[in-house]
Amino acid sequence: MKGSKLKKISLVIVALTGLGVVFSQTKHLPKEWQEAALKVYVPPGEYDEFYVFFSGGFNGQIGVHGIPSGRNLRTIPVFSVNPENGYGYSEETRALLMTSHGFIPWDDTHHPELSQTNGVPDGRWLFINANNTPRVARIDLSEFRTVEIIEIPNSAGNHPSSFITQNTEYVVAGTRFSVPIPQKDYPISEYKKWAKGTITFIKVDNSEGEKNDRMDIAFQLLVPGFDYDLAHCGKGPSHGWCFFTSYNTEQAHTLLEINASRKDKDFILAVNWKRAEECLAEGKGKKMKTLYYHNYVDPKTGIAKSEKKTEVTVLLPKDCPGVAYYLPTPKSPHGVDVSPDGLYIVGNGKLSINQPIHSFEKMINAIKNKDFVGEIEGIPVLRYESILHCEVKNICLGPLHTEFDDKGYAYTSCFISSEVVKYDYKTCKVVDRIPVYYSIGHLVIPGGDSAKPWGKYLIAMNKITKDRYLPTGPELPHAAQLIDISGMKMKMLLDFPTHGEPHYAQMIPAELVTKRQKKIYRLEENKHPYAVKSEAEAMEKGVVRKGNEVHIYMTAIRSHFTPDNIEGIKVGDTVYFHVTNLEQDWDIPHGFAIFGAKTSNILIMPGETLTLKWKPEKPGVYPFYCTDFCSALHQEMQGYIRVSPKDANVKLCWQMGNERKCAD
Ligand code: RUQ
Ligand code: CUA
Repeated sequence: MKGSKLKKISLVIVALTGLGVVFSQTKHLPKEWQEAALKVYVPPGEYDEFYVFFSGGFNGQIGVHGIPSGRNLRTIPVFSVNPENGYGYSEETRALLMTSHGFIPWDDTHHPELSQTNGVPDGRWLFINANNTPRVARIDLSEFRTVEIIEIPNSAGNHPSSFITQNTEYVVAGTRFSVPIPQKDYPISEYKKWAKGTITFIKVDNSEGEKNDRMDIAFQLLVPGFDYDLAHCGKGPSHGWCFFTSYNTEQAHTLLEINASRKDKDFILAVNWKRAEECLAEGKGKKMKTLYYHNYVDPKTGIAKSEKKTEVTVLLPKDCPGVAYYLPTPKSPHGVDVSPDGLYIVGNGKLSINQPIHSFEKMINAIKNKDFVGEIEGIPVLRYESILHCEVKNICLGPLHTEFDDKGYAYTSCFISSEVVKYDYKTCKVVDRIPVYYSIGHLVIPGGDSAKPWGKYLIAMNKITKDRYLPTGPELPHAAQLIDISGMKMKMLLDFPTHGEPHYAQMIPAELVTKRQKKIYRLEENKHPYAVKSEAEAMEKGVVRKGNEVHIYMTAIRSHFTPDNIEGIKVGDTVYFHVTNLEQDWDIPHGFAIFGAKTSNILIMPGETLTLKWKPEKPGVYPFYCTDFCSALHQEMQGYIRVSPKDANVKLCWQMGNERKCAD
């Protein structure tokens, strides 16, 4: 009988029952909440319309949720090790976390940014910054995995990062803290003497095909010793420019809370990267010795490798007139956001109650007319009145960040007054405001920082959730609040908890991501040096001793490992389990864990090879098992490895069922 028809009927029944549940659960609620419930209800078996990628803040990861339901779909480990799947523990992934400071298992992620084509998010990649030990990562959204990480030298507190240009030509990164460049021992009190900042442009290779060494530092612009906070690049008419907020132009080095809030205006730094490219072509850049790591996964073997880089090109503004200008902006601006048409630059002056919107066209005119009020280290300062488009008067308290819809409105988050304010960015007239709970940082609209917003939903990312959820001790989750922005008035729809501290996020129509999904890794394309493509090959290659190193070629398939009995390992050996998952079906991972391992399990996807390193310390018989419930006989998916004393004379042998082999 018509299976698909049956399926459809049952889906409809399921959906109707689901809606019935929503109705019955919500019928005691006011009408507006009943309507909200229906807007976020995604029936079982149905997909969400959008993906949202939340930065994980101090958990160093990315949280992926579906919208409008808010359902948490997965965690992508980026700068932090993740025992759940062995990221950062497996031999294949460790190199991704290498830096010039050694292996680092943690960082603080803030600002994810989707790759774009012509200013429109295209669903290929997601970039994100490491704030603490400056790095930028690239995640391939065909597999939801981190595939490349580049370290940024001459930087500290990589906060204005990672923002991109409209065709993903560059990812930009700026330094929050100014530091000595190169690093050197100075008295802190001599801040003004040693403090320097850098703005880094990372070139991205957008060519087709599978390769993961795509990022390379093109150049660093050396800028005055202020704190640089956030960024966004131009688009359309302003393509070729990137904008960076700066604060602490007072150059304080202690009690910044007071000492860096004295001036009436700080700056947005406007950088003309096309001009920088000209200057570099004329040889105006200087080579500087340094050290940074570039790590990436070889797509053929699935193994990450590290390259050490020892040189970077530095450009001084005074050697390249026209490369940078300061736009005065009140008062310690935090976010800087460019409207979808590329014509307006919103400065979010967090201590100002009037929000300035600069005009890109006026900025260009002021530059032409040399309408300057000063110059700092070769960077002309433009006249505020000449570049200002308008100010949103009395916008709110603590404006931090702005996103845009597709109807000419901007939405600004207000940390202190805990609200989102909607206004027409051409007239600077406020049209609506909505309270949020509580203390919002960033907000996100699908495509809301691109040339093409999908203005249906807005998510507020709130820092404080006390009294919003069931309590979980002193440590509470952060909260996302989903707001309907399809009409003139904003409507609150849903609260859901998030993990770590989501700062910024990116939202995108799901089909732009799902059309590129990988479901398995093809076994025949697996070029891992320790991959085996069949159980016969695993038995054939078996267990190989090289001095104190023992390499085990192993396969996993429902519901056994081959080999599953191993003898001849000795205390003092370092054992490498190279496990290939022979499955070629979507969603059939196998896990591998061994008793006493000091790392984690590895979770191996179909067609993939992963390696767990293990150093047994005491003689005994140690079990290993599959950690992912893969079949009815998952509990049978286990094996033993015998560990003998250092000086024992036990032969190296491996077995599967009736077949036993030994090394000669
Ligand atoms: S920053 S809100 Cu990186 Cu605004 Cu967090
Ligand atoms: Cu394989 Cu459980």
